Formats: sequence, structure tokens, C-alpha cells
Amino acid sequence: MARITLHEFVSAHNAELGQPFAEVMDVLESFAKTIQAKVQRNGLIEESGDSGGTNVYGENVQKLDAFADGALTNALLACPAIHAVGSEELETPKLSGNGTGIYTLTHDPVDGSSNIDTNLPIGTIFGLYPKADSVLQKGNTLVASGYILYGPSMLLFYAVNGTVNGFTFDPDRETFVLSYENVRIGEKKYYAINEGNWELFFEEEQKYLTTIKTSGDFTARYVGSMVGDIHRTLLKGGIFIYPADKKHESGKLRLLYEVAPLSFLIIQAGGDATSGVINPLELTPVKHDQRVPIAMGTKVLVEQYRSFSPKGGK
Ligand code: P6P
Repeated sequence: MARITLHEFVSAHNAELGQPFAEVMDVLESFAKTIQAKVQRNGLIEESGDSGGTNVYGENVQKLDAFADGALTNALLACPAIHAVGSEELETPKLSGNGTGIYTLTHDPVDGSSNIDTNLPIGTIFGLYPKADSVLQKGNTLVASGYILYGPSMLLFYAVNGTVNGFTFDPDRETFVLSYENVRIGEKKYYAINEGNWELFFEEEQKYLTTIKTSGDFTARYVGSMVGDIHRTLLKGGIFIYPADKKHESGKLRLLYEVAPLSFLIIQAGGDATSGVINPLELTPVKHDQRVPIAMGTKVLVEQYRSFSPKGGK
């Protein structure tokens, strides 16, 4: 029997969210296929390497970043369900002006840019909020969140109403089909952190890492693309950490575009997340590019990490 498609699944299982939600998911599927067509042609496409421009943070923008940001933002602004779009690459959110929009969607169009030309996994991260006057909403107001993972397979995972479901792009049917139903986070002891920053880590991180490494129970895994690391953490278990350190006083990852949507998904799959002293979903962003420290993953592993924080993090 043929596997249910993403569109069919959304219509059947998210019917209470109606046509607007289905429209957003259709936009995301179409966007995923556009990006996949690019990333499956490393070295052959125009959109490789640096664009020569910088983003609102002064960071070099990869050509694929710029292409993806425009493609997704414009597709969303044309979607009747969308009121506004916030993108990691945009200084300010864009309003659709269509008058029918009921959602604000925030996205990091291509996360893991440093891996783009290396054929390593990269991803798109999205968060769907109820329409509001500002894009700066707490993560615990999310209606849904998820990611697209461009790897050997292209996957789309999303969390809504307390469940996480995963879909694999079937090239024969040219659509996503259900492949991981009602996903619950795994329990393996993988840890993902950039240990190249050891000298920058504060004492609590160094003590934590020394403890888990001398325990002999943990295995290191670090892709350097948040979506790839979080996907492995979801399926297998483990903990992903990007802490504050002596150079990144608030960490590196952005609350609105990376931390909140992925924390929401991990928590809905039975995991946990902490930004030092608080659950990141309880934070109201003070600016759209606010960075926060983050540790997320298997609940018991996040609890162990928290115990090393002198602040007794939540
Ligand atoms: P570092 C990619 O640039 C990214 O934003 C995330 O996808 C990833 O988790 C992190 O930065 C990697 O940062 O400092 O370890 O290279």
C-alpha cells in the first residue's frame, strides 16, 4: 500500500488547523524541492560560494543563502495564510498585506552555511506563530515548527499538537511521504558540541565535558549543521550544546530562527531544552537576531548538563 503523502497526512491529521495550515505546508514542500535541486548539484550551480555581500549581522552571505531566502520569503508572502515573514537574513519582518493571513512564519532558509559547498548536510528551520503585531513572540506560542534536512535523503520533520512526524522525499512520486510517525526522542549518549572552543568554555562546561568524557559512556558526534545534529539527536538521542563562552557571551545560535523552533520540536518529542537558567520557549526575544545559549536533547542528559550550572538552570 502506498505511503500517505505529506499533503494527505496534513489534511487528515491536522484538519482542525484547516486550509491555512495545509497551504503553509504545501509552500514548504515546494521550497524544499527547489533547494534540493540546487544542493544536489554541488559545483555545478551558479549559487555556490560567497555572494560577496553581507547580511544584517555583517556576516558573509553564501549565494545559496540569498537565493533560498528570497525563494522562501516570496513564496510565503504570496500564501493567503501568511500575515508576516521573519527571516534570519532580513533586518525586519515582511508583511504580506494580503489581509487574509493568520500566521507569522519565521525561518532560517539555509542553516549550516559553512557546510554548503562541502556536500555535508544543511537544513531549513521554520517556526509558525499565530498572527501578532510583532514577530518577537515566545517559543511557547508556536503553533508548529520543524525542519527540512538536505542530506542523502531529503527529510521534512514537523511538530504540532504534541506530536512530531517525519517525511522522506520519494523521488519516484516527487513528494514527501510519511516515514517516521509519532517520533519520540532516542536515548543514546551522543554529545554534540564544538570542542574546538574548549579554551573559550566557562568552567561549568569544562567540568561537564570532563565528567562525561571520563565516564566512558558518551560518544562525540558533531556535524556543524544544527539541523543535522538535531535530527540525529531526535532519532538516536543525545545532547546538542552551543553554550555561552568567553567569546560568545550569549552563545551563537539565534533564539527566534534556530533555538525556539528546534527546542519546541525536541520538547514535543519528549526531550528537553535549556538556555542556561530558563527554558528557551519562555523567552520573549528582545530583538529578532537575539542569540541565546542552548542545550537540548534527551531529557535525562539535559538534566545532567543543567546540574553543572551554578545558576541551577531550568
Ligand atoms: P560552529 C552553522 O553556521 C550554525 O549556525 C549551526 O547550523 C551550527 O550548529 C553552528 O552554527 C556551528 O557553529 O561555531 O561550531 O561552527
